[in-house]
Order: sequence, then structure tokens, then C-alpha cells
Amino acid sequence: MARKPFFGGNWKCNGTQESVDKLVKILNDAKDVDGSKIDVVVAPTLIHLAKVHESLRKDFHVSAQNFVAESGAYTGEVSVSMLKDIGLHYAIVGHSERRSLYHETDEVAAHKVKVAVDAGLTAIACIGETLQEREENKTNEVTTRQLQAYANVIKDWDKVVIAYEPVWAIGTGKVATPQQAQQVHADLREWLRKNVSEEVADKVRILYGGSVKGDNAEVLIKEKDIDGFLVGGASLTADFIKILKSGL
Ligand code: G2H
Repeated sequence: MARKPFFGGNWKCNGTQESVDKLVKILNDAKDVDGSKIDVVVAPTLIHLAKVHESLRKDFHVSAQNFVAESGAYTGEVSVSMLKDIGLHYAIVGHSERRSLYHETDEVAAHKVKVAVDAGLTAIACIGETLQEREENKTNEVTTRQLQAYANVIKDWDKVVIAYEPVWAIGTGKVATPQQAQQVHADLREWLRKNVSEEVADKVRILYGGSVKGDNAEVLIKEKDIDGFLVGGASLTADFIKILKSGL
């Protein structure tokens, strides 16, 4: 089954009004990237979400990096209702930085996926092992445990994209080799085949994330089970356009 390539730009906690305007201009000017052929979704900080949503070309989309709940008494947070209210359709969930810095467990991440999907958003649900876990040969155990938590609550898999981001490759410049990434993606797809369904295993997009750049994207995306990327650092520069072109 042909899966539409998906490219996420996770801007993390970066940007000023000026740099965000420049970045949107770079994206808007990239006329040779056709958003009907690939899904392009950028995730600015909460403070820049509405501005980017208004100024970004309409064949590209905007995602939140996080939210807290449907709505309610959560001082300092943002809700799914607010994301919907400004017209967003995506939210990143369970990023390793949320897990390590804000102690989000598998259950918390899974609950957020449920809240997002129930509200009609598409969740970009992240998983990935640490260096220690990889060295202890626990990659499969950890990633499938994280995936199981999501699978426990997902009813509509059309509203979910999985992002495999080995923690040891995030922002470190260390990229998983195409073979290492492909192996994990194939194992995840096999797990979905056995534990969810053939159909879901065939259609769910599994992205790779971790130090993706313009000059490694083309090789990585040639792998059979890599359907696109979740990109951090390189999504803040024109290099992101080169990454997008790897999917065309
Ligand atoms: C992984 C990735 C984006 P980077 O966190 O989600 O970041 O490409 O900077 O490693």
C-alpha cells in the first residue's frame, strides 16, 4: 500500500516574531513543494501557533507541540478545545522531551492521544528508546511498550501518525543508520500487524526523527517502512525544504 509521505517540523521552544515570519516566508516561497503530494505539518511554539496558522500557505498545516486536556482548570496550559478553535488539525504527543523533562508516562501520552483523536485532531504520537535501552538490547521492548499504550486507546488509526525518535539521535547529530531505522520501523509495523490489524499495519505512517537533515533525508526515506520525518533543528532553516523534496 502506498502511504503518503509525511513531514513534521517540530520547532520546539524556538523563534521570535521576526524569525517565525522569515521561516513562514521560506515555506510559502517553496513553490516546487506541492502539499497535495506530501503532508507538511509545522509545529511552532504555542505563542506563535495562531500567527503561523494564519500566514502559512494552505496546502501546509500547523500542529501544536503539546496540550494538557480537553479544557479546564490547568493554569498555564493550553487545551485541545483552543487548538480546535483556531482551526488546527494536528498535535504532537509523547515527545521524548515531554517524557524526560515533564515526566510524561506512557499512560499520560496515551491519554493525550485519546483526547486529541476524540476531538478530531490527528496525533503525531512519538516513541523511542534511550541509548542505555538500545545498548541493553531493549529497543523493541521499549518501543512496543510505548506503542501498546497508544494502541490501548486508539479507535481511529486514520487520525494517528507514529514518530519513531531514538532518544540518542535527538539533537545530537547522531543519526540512526538507514538500516537501524528501517529495522525498528519494520518491527513496529509487524507489531501492528499482529496486535492491531493488517490494514492498520499497512496504512499507518511511521516517521523517523532524530538529527534528520537535508543531506541524510534522501537515503533514509528510500527505506521501505520510513514514511517521512519529524524534524527538529533542521526544520528551523531552509534545509527543511531540501528534506521535504526527498518525499516528492
Ligand atoms: C527529534 C527531532 C524533532 P532533531 O526531537 O522531533 O529533533 O531533528 O533536532 O533531532
